Amino acid sequence: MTYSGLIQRYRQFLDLPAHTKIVSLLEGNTPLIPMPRLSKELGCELFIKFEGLNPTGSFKDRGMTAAISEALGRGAQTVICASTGNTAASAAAYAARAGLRSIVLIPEGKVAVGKLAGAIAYGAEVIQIQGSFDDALALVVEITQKTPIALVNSINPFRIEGQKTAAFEICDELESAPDWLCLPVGNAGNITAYWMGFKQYQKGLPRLLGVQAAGSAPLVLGHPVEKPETVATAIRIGKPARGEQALEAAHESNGRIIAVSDAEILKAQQILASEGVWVEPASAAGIAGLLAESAVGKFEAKGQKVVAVCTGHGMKDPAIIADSFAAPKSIPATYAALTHLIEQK
Ligand code: AN7
Repeated sequence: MTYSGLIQRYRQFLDLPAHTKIVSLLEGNTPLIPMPRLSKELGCELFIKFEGLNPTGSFKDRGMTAAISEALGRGAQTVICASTGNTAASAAAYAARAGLRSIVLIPEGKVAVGKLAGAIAYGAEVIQIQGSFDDALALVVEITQKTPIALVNSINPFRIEGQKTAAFEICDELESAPDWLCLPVGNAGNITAYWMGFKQYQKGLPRLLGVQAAGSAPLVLGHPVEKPETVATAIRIGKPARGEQALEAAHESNGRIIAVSDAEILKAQQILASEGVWVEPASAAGIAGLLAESAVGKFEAKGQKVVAVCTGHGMKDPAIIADSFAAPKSIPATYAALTHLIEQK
């Protein structure tokens, strides 16, 4: 059967109103990539759910197809979101597809270039806020309470409905839930959606390992972080909207939420790339967490099937790589110069 997007595929499992008018870019249906080398190193059977292969390069497209489809069906004309970047690009693309106006609020100077470029390319009105993501979110909540503009952040329940489908896909592919699911946690919509999805699908429940960046780890510290900082700008969030639900989900699953350093995140990004999967820094947090737990003997790997969700593509944040490496060597366009250089190695 031709794939026609995740709402079509999983409609019976999604709590969407009858007025929903499907707007799809054929999101979802992302690969579950086996990682033989990293599996061996960890001593478990590890797969990457590579969400960077969605239409706009992140998992946000799952929730966005649902939120925009509902908003369009309801007659909304303008949608708005606060974003660390990926939600902005996704909202812009789906709004464009639906013929809606989109406005995105981003924290000034802290959005990776591939995300900002995406939002602009898809035609969003991009507004920088002289503050954090959390400040931007408070503003969009206020404006959507006072005007007919539709909110498409993951506070919107339809976003969560769409995002549940990632859990369904994993269960369909593995024929049951994995033993562990590890993933980054920012505003905490995704971990909430996965847990709802696994519970609903009834093919077993994984233990959840949610991973925050140490400089933006409100759920680990137990209080909001006023000035969150991390190289993983996607999860630079100090006051997660679904924080309580995330903690509950981790607890209920007999899992946990932990924090890892920026250095651990970048190391995990490099390890993944060395096995052919390039993800943006935030997306490497799940693996960074798994490696950290394994290093201190807190992860019993033997016989465990583990899925790490890599939420966004490496191409979203090219500067992270470009800034940390020397420029490629430059040589005259001659065969002699080429062989000379290669033989040096
Ligand atoms: C790559 O785009 O919050 O815990 O505004 O872009 O559901 O927030 C992005 C979050 C993980 C965290 N990985 O997911 C936004 C935004 C990537 C992300 C997360 C985000 P949530």
